Amino acid sequence: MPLSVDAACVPLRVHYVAAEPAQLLPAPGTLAAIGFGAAAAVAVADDPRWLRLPLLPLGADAVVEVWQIDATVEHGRVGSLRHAAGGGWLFGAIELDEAAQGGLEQAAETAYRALAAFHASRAERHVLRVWNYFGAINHGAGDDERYKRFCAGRARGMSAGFAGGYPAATAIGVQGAPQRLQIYWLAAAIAGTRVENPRQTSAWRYPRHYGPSPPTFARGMRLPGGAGLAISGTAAIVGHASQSAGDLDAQLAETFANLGALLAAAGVDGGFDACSPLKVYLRDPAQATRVAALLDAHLPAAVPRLLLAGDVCRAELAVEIDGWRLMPGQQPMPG
Ligand code: 3EB
Repeated sequence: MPLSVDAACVPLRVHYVAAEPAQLLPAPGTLAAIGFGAAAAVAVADDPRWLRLPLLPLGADAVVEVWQIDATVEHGRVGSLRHAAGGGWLFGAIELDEAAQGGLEQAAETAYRALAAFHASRAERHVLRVWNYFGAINHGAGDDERYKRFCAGRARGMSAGFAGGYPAATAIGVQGAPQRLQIYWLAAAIAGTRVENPRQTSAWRYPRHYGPSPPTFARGMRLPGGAGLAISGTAAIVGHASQSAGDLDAQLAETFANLGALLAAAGVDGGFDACSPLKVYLRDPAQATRVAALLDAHLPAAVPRLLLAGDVCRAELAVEIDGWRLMPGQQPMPG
């Protein structure tokens, strides 16, 4: 089963493929495989690299996001945390039942404390990029909105271990309201370089209006080893204010303006290409066809994109994009 060979991006490769995890996991250098849609229903016995996310792909049935490196990968578990590492890179994941933790806020604190404690004793101690997924992200009023509770717990959990700065991140609401917090991340033995967006207030400086505990993430992270840029969830926010509520086209245009500014701030030229896999989270799945057409207008055809049903952490925002701008290289994909 050949993986797609459209682009070889080094030294970290990220691809969206329609494949069975049983075929992907044995391939040399597979660091992680993250299943969406029907792929997420596949059970794989005891492999910490296989993560199943209940985010539904729009316009595809089953999709797996595969991370690959040019090194031997070893994996294991520590309590509820699982990890895989090789060549100085590390994939980690924690999944917690909210009720068992006493709620989402406590689950977030527990997860981040575990993450920080784990990395304190690892060579790969630099947490570069984190994804956070949980249900009903906009439920609750005012400071009780679940995203704000999540931010409070995350900030407490991060208080041990992130003195040097925050990782790049995504926080997206899973539709169907699973009572489960899922976090996964990329870490490395060598530090990355944080990038902020000149069009946007740094999230940790958002005013009190957005919650008692500002979001603790960087807008982007330049990866070590010249691997490229990890791009945080990016939406139609300018300064700290949401733009164009109710206008999907305008929100997407603003989001791409933000992405362009982030690439420029990171010193990346050439824009998005075949080594720039992007995930697009869309609140209203009925808009998928429209968004796919808008993406075609905003992006070169070679840019891999995965459209997912997901809720942005601000109720007035319809769409968010995250992803990578990895370095083109010569190595063919292992098949
Ligand atoms: C924003 O810019 C939109 O809480 O980890 C984007 C990326 C957003 C990460 C997070 C939230 C997070 O504020 C939301």
